[in-house]
Amino acid sequence: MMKLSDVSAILLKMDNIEILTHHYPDGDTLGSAYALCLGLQSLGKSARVILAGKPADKFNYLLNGVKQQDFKADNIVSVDVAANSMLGENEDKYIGRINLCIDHHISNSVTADERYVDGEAAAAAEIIFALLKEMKVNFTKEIADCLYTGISTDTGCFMYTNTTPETHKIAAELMEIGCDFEQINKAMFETKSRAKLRLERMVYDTLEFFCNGKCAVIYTTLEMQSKLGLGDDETEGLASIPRQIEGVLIGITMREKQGGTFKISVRTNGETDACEFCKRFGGGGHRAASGCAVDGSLDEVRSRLVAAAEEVLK
Ligand SMILES: [Mn+2]
Repeated sequence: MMKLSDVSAILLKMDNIEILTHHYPDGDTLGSAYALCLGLQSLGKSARVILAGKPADKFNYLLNGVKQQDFKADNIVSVDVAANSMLGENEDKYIGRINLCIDHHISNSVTADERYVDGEAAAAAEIIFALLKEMKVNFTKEIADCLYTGISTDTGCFMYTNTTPETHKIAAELMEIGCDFEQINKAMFETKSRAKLRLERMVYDTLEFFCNGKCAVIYTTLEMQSKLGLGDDETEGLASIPRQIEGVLIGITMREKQGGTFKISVRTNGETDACEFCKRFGGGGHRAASGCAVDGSLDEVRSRLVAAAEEVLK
């Protein structure tokens, strides 16, 4: 595997860099991308972030200090993107052109000239933290805010099993630099819109148990979304609900998307492997948190998922 110093050397040779995020952008892909963008710009390079889909407004502060630069791209870097399909609307345009892929999903299968994948990192932002240090970037408050956001969101505010001593050490350094950890965590974990709360109320009514209570499934539909006037980005953050229930080993959240497909989030407890589960459907991710997409009607998709859960729990 490439060393971090190799990745640093590659980036230091690059200029006019586009940084790709994954679709349905979350705190880690955005925080990593904007931190890297800020770091590269501080070294005198031209860089910009290419989004796949519109991020939720709560992430707007990640753009603080980012310079809007006009240039023709010479190099493409992806961050926190686990598979080609995760590029969403950017897949066709960018696949085959990615020079460097930086990620922390062990299942990473992105087509790229060089790949640096560290499955031990709780967040891609942990890798970017080490990388920017290696590149001798001066850590500003803005960079610290971006990296802290990535780490905090991907660890569920330092609660998930991916959290390591290293995670806390990095977070401590970011706090020393002056990141707004309190505001960030409040915005990420302790704030929801009224519409989101109404959606949660509807979602609780969809809850069903399978596999003797070891599997719980919830879902959202496009109809529910439009009834509440919610955008796509506002159906995020539901995935933790089924796993919180006592006795549940596999918590499945199904979110209906345009075109007869469901975005599936799987969260597991104990030894149950969410990544193995999602690989059956062409997805992947982490041991306790993974995702995939399955086409079909609500009932069809749910039966396929429950059948897979039965096998996994055997
Ligand atoms: Mn991530």
